[in-house]
Amino acid sequence: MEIPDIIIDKLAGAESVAVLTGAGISAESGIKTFRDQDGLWAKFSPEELASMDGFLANPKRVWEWYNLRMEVVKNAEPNPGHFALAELEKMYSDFSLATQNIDRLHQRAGSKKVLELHGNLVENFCNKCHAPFHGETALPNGQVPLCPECGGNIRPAVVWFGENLPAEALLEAETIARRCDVYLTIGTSGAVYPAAGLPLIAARRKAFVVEINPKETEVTPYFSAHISGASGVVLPELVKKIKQARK
Ligand code: BJW
Ligand code: ZN
Repeated sequence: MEIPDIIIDKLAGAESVAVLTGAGISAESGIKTFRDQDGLWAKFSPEELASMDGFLANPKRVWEWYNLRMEVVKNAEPNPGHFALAELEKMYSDFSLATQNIDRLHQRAGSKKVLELHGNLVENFCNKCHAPFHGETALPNGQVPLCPECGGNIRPAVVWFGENLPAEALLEAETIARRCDVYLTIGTSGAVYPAAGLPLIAARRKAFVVEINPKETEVTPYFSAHISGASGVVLPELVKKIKQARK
């Protein structure tokens, strides 16, 4: 895999770098993406599993799915792509990593500051009174977790379709997209907004936007460069080359 010199030059000379990651960065950790051929949406319906309507209609089914995914994530390890981004964070005084992933693998790889745009799989809260819930969510005999305060249904702290993203994280991610020199968009299909709009904000103001993905996406034409490859291979190489160029 060849990384064009212009990409290394831009990154080596950049003062401000912003990153957006999606499910693809965790693919090499054994976590399924959503829209690839064998992705989650090929087997499961987003309307039933990732929306408030779906949850209210069948909380048991939604919990079965999330409990399964929690198990997968617990048994997964960060991959070289996650570790390379933790390295990259140390190389810039103005750096921001926003992720659409809920798996916490960036934090486990050592990234200090992560803007979680779609929540996480670790926290849960009451759908009725919004109190945080710290109990077990995988219960026997098809029971679903209920709030000890008010009896309401507990839900995972993730962002479903039609729900607002956490305002503070989104604002911070938008702010750096407006000032960064280089924007890296990694392992995301760029299909889900407003997250997909972040690299577009940077592209519109002529920041240098690099997409890292084995495939082109519907937003590739808007970017400055595309590196075709798996992030677990491309990112360590990229970090190595930037370090060499800065010596
Ligand atoms: C690799 C790789 C390797 C593979 N290395 N790469 C404007 C226009 C149109 C629609 C909308 C709009 N604004 C809002 C909407 C509605 C909606 C939306 O965007 N819909 C579109 C699908 C059309 N957005 C929302 O509803 C959002 N909320 C919102 O906008 O609030 C305001 C509002 C309120 C009320 C009404 C309307 C608006 C919320 C979106 C929440 C998304 N939630 C999910 C589930 C989260 C919880 C969970 O995980 O269970 O988030 S859906 C799912 O998609 C998940 C992901 O974070 C998200 C993005 O997916 P991602 O990460 O890009 O994965 P994939 O699978 O799509 O792509 C993987 C990529 O990796 C591929 O390209 C591969 O090639 C690549 N790859 N191996 C590198 N080794
Ligand atoms: Zn409650």
